[in-house]
Amino acid sequence: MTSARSLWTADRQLPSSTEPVRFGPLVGRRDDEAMRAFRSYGLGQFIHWGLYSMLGDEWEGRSARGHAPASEWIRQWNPETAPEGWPEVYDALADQFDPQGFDARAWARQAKEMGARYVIFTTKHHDGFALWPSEHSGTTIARSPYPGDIVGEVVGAYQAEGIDVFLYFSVLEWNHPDYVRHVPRTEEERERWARFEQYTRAQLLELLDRYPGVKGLWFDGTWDPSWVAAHEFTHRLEQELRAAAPGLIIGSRFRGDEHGSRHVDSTGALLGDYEQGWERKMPPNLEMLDGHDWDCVMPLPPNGWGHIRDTEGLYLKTGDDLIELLMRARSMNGNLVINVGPDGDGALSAHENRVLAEVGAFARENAAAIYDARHVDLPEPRCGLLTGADDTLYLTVLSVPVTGAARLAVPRDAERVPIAARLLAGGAPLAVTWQDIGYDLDPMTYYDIALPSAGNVEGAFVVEIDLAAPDARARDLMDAAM
Ligand code: H79
Repeated sequence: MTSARSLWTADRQLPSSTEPVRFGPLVGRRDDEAMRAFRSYGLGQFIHWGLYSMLGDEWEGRSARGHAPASEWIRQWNPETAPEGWPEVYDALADQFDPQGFDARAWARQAKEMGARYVIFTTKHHDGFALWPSEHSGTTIARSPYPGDIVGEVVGAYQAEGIDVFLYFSVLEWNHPDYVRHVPRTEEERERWARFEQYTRAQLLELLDRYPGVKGLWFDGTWDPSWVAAHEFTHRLEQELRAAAPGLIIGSRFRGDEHGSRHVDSTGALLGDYEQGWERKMPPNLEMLDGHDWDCVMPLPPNGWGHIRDTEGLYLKTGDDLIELLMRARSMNGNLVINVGPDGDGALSAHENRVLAEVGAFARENAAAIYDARHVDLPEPRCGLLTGADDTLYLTVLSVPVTGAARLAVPRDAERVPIAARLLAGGAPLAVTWQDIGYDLDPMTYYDIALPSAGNVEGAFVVEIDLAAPDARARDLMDAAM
């Protein structure tokens, strides 16, 4: 996986400081019900919805592609090419947001069909527009013609489907009079910043108060120097949030320590309940995760989380891509969260509908390999990805080798070895053959599982493999050979 490693992410910077940390973790690794549920979510849905959704990355036929960092960033259209009076035009969309076709229950049913066990919903993105009628802001859904409370409808609909809800919340606002990007320098800036902190606190507590049962917070926009320096404030606020909603799961993007270290403190300890840095990228290996819980959030286009009307020329991840990402995340104990960007009326694109259905079909047939299955301490087979639970291995085959067999390497002294295999979907048996190849100095021995030929399977498929003591091996292999 060396090439993937260099393409996908840089190596983690190892902590350099051993100075004592005062604003470090508030809780250690949790093993309560909420975190156990998090570990078996497996698959999640991210929804980016807001004023930008009405535009689809364009304005009056002019595309913002290449002029703003992403579709949900369209308010930041490069001033040199932006339409006349652009940021004001954008902000005025708040007076028009009126998604007549929005049906939270239909979204939630579709998420359930897709196999999602949690949803992360944008309550407020960097444009500052709140999708709930916040008492602390004039820029909310209450200002729009839409009569409802979008966040409330989404939370209720997903909870009714048994899908846990996490709230996405951006602490950065492009257009708030009190927001300061740098560390406040003057008395006036310090006053503004203190007001912005209190506004952030009030909105977060308001969300937890209005929507009881929310399971977690997914923070964004915490990289500006003002927020990085606000370590005392965020340390205190994290305690308040935890007290307001016992069991709440807080991502590591919320805060940093007094040395400016974010996500993890300067000694490498995680600042939050799970690692929240895997945005549009996958950890290259399990070791890099340091035992932390984590999720990977992924849009379908290369970048762009909000609706894009014209996707011509953009690579859109396929169902096969997402299934591979899902199983890669599960093979390293993480969750995959797939993003959709509904349009201004709440409709998903044909491509989104298609890939969600494809992931759902895979997840339904192969649930045992996904939700309660974890990392397996065996070398990654060339043909796919491994997950496992108890005495069962799940091999998600991504490509059938020319030999027609999946080869698993198992330590010679292993107490549990493959003895039987079958297709997880449908149960068709597959022959297991012990191949004691005898490479010089090799601590491993090998098991070949005969796979259906590539022409007989469509897309990725999962092989369920029983493990048992090697004593059982001779007898069962003999059975298999008969
Ligand atoms: O909501 C989606 C993105 O809009 C949000 N996170 C996901 C879930 C996100 N916002 N910013 N970023 C992700 C990355 C930030 C990139 C930045 Fe920059 C680099 C901000 C400032 C420097 C790129 C370059 C954007 C502006 C200049």
